[in-house]
Parts: sequence; structure tokens; C-alpha cells
Amino acid sequence: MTVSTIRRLQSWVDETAALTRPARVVWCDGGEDENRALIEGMLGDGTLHALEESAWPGCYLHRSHPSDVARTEHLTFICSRDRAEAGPLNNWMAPAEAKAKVGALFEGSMRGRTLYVVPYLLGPPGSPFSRVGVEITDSPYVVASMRIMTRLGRAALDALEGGADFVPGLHSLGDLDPARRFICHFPEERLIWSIGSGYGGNALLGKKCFALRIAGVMARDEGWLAEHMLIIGVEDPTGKTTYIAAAFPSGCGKTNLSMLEPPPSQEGWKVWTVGDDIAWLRFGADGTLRAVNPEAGFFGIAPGTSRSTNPNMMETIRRNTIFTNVGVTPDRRPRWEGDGEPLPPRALDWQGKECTPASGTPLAHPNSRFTAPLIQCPRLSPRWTDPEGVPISAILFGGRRARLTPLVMEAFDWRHGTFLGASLASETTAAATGHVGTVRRDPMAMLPFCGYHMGDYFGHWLEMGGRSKRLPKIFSVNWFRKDASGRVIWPGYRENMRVLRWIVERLRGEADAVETPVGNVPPATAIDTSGLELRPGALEDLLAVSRDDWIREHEELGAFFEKLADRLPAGIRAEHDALRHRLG
Ligand code: GTP
Ligand code: SPV
Ligand code: MN
Repeated sequence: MTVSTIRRLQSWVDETAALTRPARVVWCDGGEDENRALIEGMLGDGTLHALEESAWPGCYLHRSHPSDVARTEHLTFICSRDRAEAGPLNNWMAPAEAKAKVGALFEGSMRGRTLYVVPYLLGPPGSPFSRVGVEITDSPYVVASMRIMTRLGRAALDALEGGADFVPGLHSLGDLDPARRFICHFPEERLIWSIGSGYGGNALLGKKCFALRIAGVMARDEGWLAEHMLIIGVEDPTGKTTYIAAAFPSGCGKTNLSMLEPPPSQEGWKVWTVGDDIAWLRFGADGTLRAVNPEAGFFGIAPGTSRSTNPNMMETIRRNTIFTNVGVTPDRRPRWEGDGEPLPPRALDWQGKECTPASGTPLAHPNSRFTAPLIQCPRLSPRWTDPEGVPISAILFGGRRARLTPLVMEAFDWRHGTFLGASLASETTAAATGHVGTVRRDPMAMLPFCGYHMGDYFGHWLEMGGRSKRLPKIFSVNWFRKDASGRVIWPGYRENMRVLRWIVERLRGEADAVETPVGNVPPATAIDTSGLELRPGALEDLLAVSRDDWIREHEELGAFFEKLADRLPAGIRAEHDALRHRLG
């Protein structure tokens, strides 16, 4: 650590302690003893509950406050000096106002509690991609979670000693009242302040706050990308691996796709997990776009996870996992809807209340999650810590669309692909508080995570496309198209392998496509449906491009882009016009 970095860290900790008045200050090293002490403390005060030790070794249940179960986007702010920098799609607060208003809430907020100093590394040790963060928090649950989600302790200190700088993030539970909850980002200072929530992306500041909102600003300034993307290696039967990154909005299937176990009909194909939520990408010396996963753990959605939908995740969470807001049986086994077993006759629900199948209330919260180390994933890519990153050949954008977007289509080129990403929309899910199931525009799945003006962000994507001659191809996917009776047509989950296969074959110039006004779509014959029970005509419906629907979409997109008009890049405007022209 350079002298000035040590001084800066020490004085930030001192100032914070003077402001928040904790009973004690603990510097975390991420070691075993420290973790055991944290867990003992939480078992003692009821923050954690032990699960059945023989079936679930090292696993615990945490129940968050019932008003604190998901990210709260309306309480999340970008505090840039100039309001215009945050853009019209972010909440904005002037830095001075945020410092005064939120600073007042931090005053004495840690009284009687411990202030933990948590140094962590995002990205593989020794990688030019990697960045150091230090989170100050008064929540032992946050420390235990950060220990799983990041490289806590030594790796971060080594990087600091090697001369790295760090991003400070201050977090306090406060009183957990949503009226006094704020998640503030100061992009110019590279600083995060979060108070009043102990949950997920609001409180684990290495995740969305740093790895996307602050890192996104760094990436813009330094010429790389920080994206809400999974990363996988798709291995074909000859052993050749193609790396793919995919951006889907929260709750739309990234974790599931990242751990896909191909069905028996797709013999010889394998999917290797590199990351399930966030990707940092930059061009390598050879011109390929390289990706690393800045995280070291999964913070995945429990409901719907079962042996049949995601066997690799079920294996991953069998030990050393923290479950948050799931149900629990009298013999202390974690349970959730869609875990593949019949609902238990008696259990405690996510709030710790008695519940039976007749109660009519959910056992697990729809946004209940597990926090588990990546190294426990049976299909973890051997290259997940590659300091140079894996070379990305394809980028996928996908969302939940009951109509409109086909199962899969290929963009014409990088600019058109950027436009497809900018056009992404999806039905909202329980991952954020608010109404579930309404279609909203979520460009590149980054609406809640872009730390600056979305128009500039599109511009940055277009500019990145000019930096290499070896750009990945861009695709759009939609697992969620519905039939007239409202049922999802595509079986999804492991069967998505069939779509990945078309994409890989397409990259190699081996698969057919039909050019449509919206992109290149496979003919129904190009997707292998052997062993699938699809009604006749289902695949044609999944791949259909309706001109009327797309004309309406084009208009809606126009209205959306209008909001960004002051900074909408010409390239996006040109693509929007070209789409109208192709639609005739
Ligand atoms: P975040 O962690 O919030 O970013 O979500 P995510 O994008 O990782 O989504 P995840 O894989 O956890 O899936 C979210 C929900 O979508 C779960 O309820 C899944 O069961 C469901 N889901 C995932 N993949 C598919 C699919 O291929 N088809 C269908 N119908 N549902 C899916
Ligand atoms: C998401 O909402 O996209 C998540 C969960 O991955 S959280 O960590 O809460 O952001
Ligand atoms: Mn996510």
C-alpha cells in the first residue's frame, strides 16, 4: 500500500467512526476464525438460524426485515455534480444535498454496533481488470455475504500494496425504515453511501453499486465495459469452447443460463460457468473482447431452482450457503416454491410465521435468495480466474416479452446489435420493489444500474465498436413468448442449449438464417427439436416476426428514445430510422 493510500483509508475509517459512533471498529481479513466469530454472533442474536448440519453443512438462514426484501430503485440516486450527467432515467440528488441529508442519517447510526472495515477485490488477483473496494458496514450479515461474493481480505490488501487505489462504500443498517433509506452514488468521487437497507444490491456494495454503477463510469472514462451479464463457455462435442456473455434484466434467467446442464438429446455439449450476473469487458491485445467476472459468488433467486431446472445450482448450494427469506421445515431444511418437492405440511415461512399448504401465502419470498461460493459450482469454468479474461464471441440481450421478440435473432452488425440492446424491454420481476409484470424499457438490462446518462452509455457502446476488427456478434433471445392462452411456449431452462447451439453454429457460418426487417432469424428447421414435446407450429410461432407488432414497437421505441434526445447518439437514431424503413 502506498503511504497516501494507507493514509486515505485510515482517515476515512476515522472520520466515519467519528460520524457513526460505533462501539468498536474491526478490520476484516476474510479468515476462518473471523467468519466463525461473525456467525456465532449472528446465531446468538437471531440474525442467522442454523440449518440441519448433516444435509446442509455450513448453511444458514437469514430473514431480512419484511420491508427490506429487494433493491429499492426509487431510493437509489446518482449524485453527479451536474444533473444532466445522471440523465433522465436515474434519480438524481445534488452531492451537497446528499451529503447533508444522508450524512445526518449516518450521525450516530452505528451506536452500540460494530463498524466492520471490509477490503475486497473485484476480479481475479493479478488481473489488469481487477479493482479494490473497501466497504464499511455495521451489518455482520453483509460481511459474511461479502466474504462469499468477493475476494475479501488478503487479495485486496495485496492489490493495495501493489499500488492500487480503492473505491470507498459506506453502509449502515440505520433503522431499516424505507423513509430513511438512501443508496447514493457519487460518480466523480467514486464513492458510495447506503443507509437503511440490509438487502442484496442495496447493501452488498461491491455488487450493483460498485461493479456496475461506479465501474460503469470508470469504464466509460477508461475505454471498457461494466455490464449486467453472465459469462459462459459453450463446449461442443469436439471439445472446442465458445465464450458468450448475456444481459437479461433482473429475474430473467441469467443465473439459470450460466449453469445450464444440456439435456440428454444434446449429447457432447457442455456449458461452463464463468459468471452469472456481472461482466467486465475490455479488448485484449489480439483484438478480441475479453471478459472477467468481478464476483466470487452467486446471489441467486431461490424460487424455481430445483434438480430438474438447475441441478448444478442445487449442487452448489448444498454447503457453505446463506439462504435469505426462504421457508424452513421443523427439521430445519430450507424450502421454496418450485424446489421440486411437494410443499411441506408444516413449515415456517420467510417471515418465520407458521404456514401450511392451505395458508395461501408463499413459503419463500419471490425474491428469496442464496449466497454461495462460485468454487462450489460443479461446472465452474477452469478459466474463471484467467487474469486476461475469456474471449467473447457472442453477446446476447434478452428479456421477458410475451409477444414480439423471437426466440432468437442475430443482429446485422455491432451498431444494429447496440440498437437491439438499447431497445431491450422486459416485464418487471420481484428483484426490485414495485409492480411485477409490466413491460418497461431496460436498455442492455442496465436501466437500474447505469451510473450516468443512458444516451452517453449508448454512445460508449458504439464507440467501443470502433476499437477492434474482431468484434463479437450480437443476438437477441426471448425464452418467455406466450401463446394465445397465456402459456409460455418455449420449455426454456436446459432446453435453451438448442438455441445456444444455433448461435455457436451461426458464429462458425454453419447455420441458416432468414433475413427479416428486425434481424436474422433461424428458419424453424435450423433449431434442433428432437425429443421436445412442442405442439405443431410452436417453433414457427416462437420465431415469427409480426410486422404490425413491430411497427407499434418502433413507435414506442421512438417515444422512449425521445426522453434521451439531448444525448441520443446519431448511430442509434439511424438504426431506429432504418428499422422503420425496413418495415416498409
Ligand atoms: P437476478 O439475480 O435478479 O439478476 O436474476 P437472473 O437474471 O439471474 O434470473 P434467474 O436465473 O435467477 O431466473 C429468474 C426466474 O426466471 C426464476 O424464477 C427462473 O425459474 C425463471 N427462469 C429462468 N430461466 C428460464 C427459462 O429459460 N424459461 C422460463 N420460463 N423461466 C426461466
Ligand atoms: C438483481 O436484482 O439484478 C440482482 C440481485 O442480481 S441484487 O443483488 O439485489 O441486485
Ligand atoms: Mn442481477
